[in-house]
Amino acid sequence: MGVSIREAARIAPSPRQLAWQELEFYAFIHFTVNTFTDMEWGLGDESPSLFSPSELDARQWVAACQAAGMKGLILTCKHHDGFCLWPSAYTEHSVKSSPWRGGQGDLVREVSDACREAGLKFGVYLSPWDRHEPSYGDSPAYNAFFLNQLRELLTGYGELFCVWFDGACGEGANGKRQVYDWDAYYGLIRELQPNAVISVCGPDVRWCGNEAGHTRKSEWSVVPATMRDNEKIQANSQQADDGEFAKRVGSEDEDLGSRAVLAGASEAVWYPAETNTSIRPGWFYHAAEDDRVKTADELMELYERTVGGNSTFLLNLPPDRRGLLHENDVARMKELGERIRQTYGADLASGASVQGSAGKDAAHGAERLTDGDRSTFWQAPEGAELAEFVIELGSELAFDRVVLAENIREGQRIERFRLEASSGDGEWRLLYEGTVVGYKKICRFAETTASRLRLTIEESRWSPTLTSVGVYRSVAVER
Ligand code: FUL
Repeated sequence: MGVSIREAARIAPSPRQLAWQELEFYAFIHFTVNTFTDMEWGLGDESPSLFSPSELDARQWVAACQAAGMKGLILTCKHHDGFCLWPSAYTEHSVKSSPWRGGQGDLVREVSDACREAGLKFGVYLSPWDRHEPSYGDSPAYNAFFLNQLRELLTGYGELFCVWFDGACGEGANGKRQVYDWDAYYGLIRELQPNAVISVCGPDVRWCGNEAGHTRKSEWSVVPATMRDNEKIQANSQQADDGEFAKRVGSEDEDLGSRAVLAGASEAVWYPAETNTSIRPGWFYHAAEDDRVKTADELMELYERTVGGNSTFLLNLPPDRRGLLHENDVARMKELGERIRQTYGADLASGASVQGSAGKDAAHGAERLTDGDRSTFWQAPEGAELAEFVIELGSELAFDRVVLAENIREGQRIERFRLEASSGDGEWRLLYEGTVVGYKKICRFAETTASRLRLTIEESRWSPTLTSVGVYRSVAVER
């Protein structure tokens, strides 16, 4: 029967999804025995004695994150090799069997404390695939073990903003395939950490579909419900016949939420995108990659396309064998943060007067677009799908970025818009043509000088809303 456009326009994020989206940019930290074996996927038979960072300092990691303007951090508490960065009571394969801090250390504690001290949110990555644990592959026994470990993380380290589940589901050493009990995992998280989003192999946050930082032209947060359910099916059937998964809309498809896709769906859900990639080629530290740290230009490009493309940006930073982020990565994070602040620190349209389409009532007028307050918004009257605004910049200004933000508390509705500029002589010049907006859309174009900006919403699903229109001038990195 299909999902109607009016229905789709009314699907909105949960409070936990909204809080997560507002973080915008946060870190992944991949660190375990792999750091010491130079591997990406450990085999599970690594000796805990390998884990011996000599100068580990979680505050150094957090400081680098803050320098780049990140608002949270997700730590690989256990990767596929099964080594736990906290002293789990359910295995000996952890920091307690390592020489680090004389076997008395708890890295999850150190990192979560450092985050809280600095005002960063903390989240956990816990790999369901465990190449060390002997019960893996004996499904009920391993699920009970996994739930015990999950409970330790959910109860021992304060509030978590995210539990990040990877979909990998390899064969056990015993040759058996593990069937993960996703519903039990999710149930425990909802019970013990109701504000945490469950990401990727989870119902709250969608993997963008690649690990290279590619983004879609039109990133919809409202997608067919089958997409959310697919993630579980894919994880459990990775080594089996994927026939069932292949028939549905997949996380790697280009079009996930157009009218045509929704017309073929029986239910739609709010399932927004997160883009994850690493600052280096690998997820874990390899000395051979010290000169392959992404440049500030590349990172800024990623930031603008992801955060400015209705996605969040999860950037991985791998600590080295000292237990520190390498100097090159730290320097890059600082440069990136400076560049973000220099470009987006001052909104040239702040307080500018706006004429144009009326709001649905006095509280939702167009002047809300430039009042610098994300909690106020313009909203078209019920039934109106188009709108036009002219923003008077007050004088001739040079700019090359316009940032639009929908009030996603009401849903995601804009489908097509255009931006034009004029210097007051009445001639409008086209700057940018776009499709979706969502939480944040950064429109980039060649620098222009103008005194007026015109935004036209040419297509939307229902009564579109916007919280802000900002105007900025980008700053090149100083070398
Ligand atoms: C993947 C894992 O297999 C990688 O090692 C890494 O953790 C990445 C974020 O997810 O699926």
